[in-house]
Amino acid sequence: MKSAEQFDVIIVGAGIAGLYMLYRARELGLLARVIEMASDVGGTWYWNRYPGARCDTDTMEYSYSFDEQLQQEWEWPERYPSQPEILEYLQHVADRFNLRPGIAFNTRVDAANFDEASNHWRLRTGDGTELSARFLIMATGCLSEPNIPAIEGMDSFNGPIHHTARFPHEGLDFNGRRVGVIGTGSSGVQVIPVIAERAAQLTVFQRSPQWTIPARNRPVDPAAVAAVKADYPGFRAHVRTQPGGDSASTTVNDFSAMSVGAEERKRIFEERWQLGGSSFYNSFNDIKRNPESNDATADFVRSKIREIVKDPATAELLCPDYTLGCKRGVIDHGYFETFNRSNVLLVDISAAPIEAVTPDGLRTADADYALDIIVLATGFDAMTGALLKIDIRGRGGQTLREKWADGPVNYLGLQVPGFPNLFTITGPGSPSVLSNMVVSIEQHVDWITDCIRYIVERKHSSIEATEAAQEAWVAHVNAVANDSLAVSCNSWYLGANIPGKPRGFMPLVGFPPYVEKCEEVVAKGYEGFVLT
Ligand code: NA7
Repeated sequence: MKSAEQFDVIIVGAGIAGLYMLYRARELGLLARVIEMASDVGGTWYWNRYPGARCDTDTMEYSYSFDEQLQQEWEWPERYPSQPEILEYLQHVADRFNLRPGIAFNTRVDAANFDEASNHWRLRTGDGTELSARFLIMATGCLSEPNIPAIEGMDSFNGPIHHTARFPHEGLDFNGRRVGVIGTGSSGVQVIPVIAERAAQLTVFQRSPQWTIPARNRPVDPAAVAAVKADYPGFRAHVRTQPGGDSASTTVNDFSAMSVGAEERKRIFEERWQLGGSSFYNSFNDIKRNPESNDATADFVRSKIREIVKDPATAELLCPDYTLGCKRGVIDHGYFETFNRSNVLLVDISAAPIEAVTPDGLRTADADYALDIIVLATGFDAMTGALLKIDIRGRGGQTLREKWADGPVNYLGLQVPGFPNLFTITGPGSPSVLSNMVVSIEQHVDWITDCIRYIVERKHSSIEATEAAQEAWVAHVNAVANDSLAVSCNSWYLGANIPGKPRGFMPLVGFPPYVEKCEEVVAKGYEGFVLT
């Protein structure tokens, strides 16, 4: 057998997490290699190329903080960065820090086995190449494995079918075409208004209506940018103290929606609605905890939908009746207004489900729709999908798939007992998707870097979370989730969007207490881990 190429660290994925991890690993003087399936860097922002793809975190904070010169020099044009801009930024980072030579592109990791004799991970890639490393770091992303629904007849369709996260690089010409979009999550909400402007006819197939708030994108205000740049480290430090690691949570009105009268409540909601963006969810401090406050917020948003959408029947179909904030908060760029266009039709597939894709379009339980293009905005096998796609085997040959058969379990969202020297960046059990992803990624990468430094300096051979620490951590993650309204509907947080996926709330609510816990674990000599 060919001997495996040896590294100190192998990192899977060259998105925001993988790039920064490579940078830090090199700083430690370690031989590191990133394995990336795509032909370039970018992760999420490489793959999600559908028209209208945009981040919903403000630009000044959705960026790396590790290099002062980088953050001073980079100019973002708008309040929310678009997919091409973020991709350009990440390509710039890769070039500026000379990261590309450390990345193997167009390479898929198929298997990773822990060799107990040598305390090394042995990896096999798609072309049969073997690699080995002491540390294996999964930077595979939380929303990277597309959920392609198993609809009968997909192969028979005469036109193109594309998932939003696998859009063709050369784009798709919607002009004069009849387009169907399935799904009204964040991706659907972003792509629908853009397609509507180009297509002859757009049919939106909606299973669940969406709670969404106007984003109110606009060019950045040079004075505000200058103010942030005058003390960027101070700004970063401040957002890290916020529940979501972002400035939207900074603006929380720290009182209950029920503590003010109906008129004042409406005034505050209106003010936030006009301001736009996620800070609407912080109009009051108990929207996501107190059912009464949640109902009042939901009533306000429904009143807005009825105000915007002219056809009353369409407006009613667009009004959600599940808990607001239970699925991931969405912000939009003219979403509800789109349904006033004469070339846009909303189809309720909760009442009459999709039965099949036909050569000429799509058939639901009560009608046929003629289509030239189908766009699947059907989301992801979130948080665990990309990890479980790889055949990961730890101590005693146990597979991660077996270990997580009833749902993901781990310690701090960073390590799984039985899988020594393997780390997950923003894995389940950490704030990840409930926080500003870049902030969470930097925190995880820094923690892992310090941990590896500690191991190397003390000449340990491995680090492994204990079963007891895992049990306590999983109980903690569940207890925190059960204290919010986030568990009261079918969301991808719970794995509910994937048929057969075990149900359980995967991310951890609350960034600052999590960071505190991670630091405490280190201060106590890596409490909950065994170092050999
Ligand atoms: P989401 O938020 O999971 O949305 C997927 C949408 O697709 C949602 O409306 C689903 O309805 C719908 N869906 C999923 N499967 C089907 C099938 N089989 N038939 C019909 N409709 C379906 O994914 P996004 O890509 O929009 O956003 C994911 C995250 O990316 C987002 O939160 C941001 O963090 C960025 P459902 O609601 O399940 O009834």
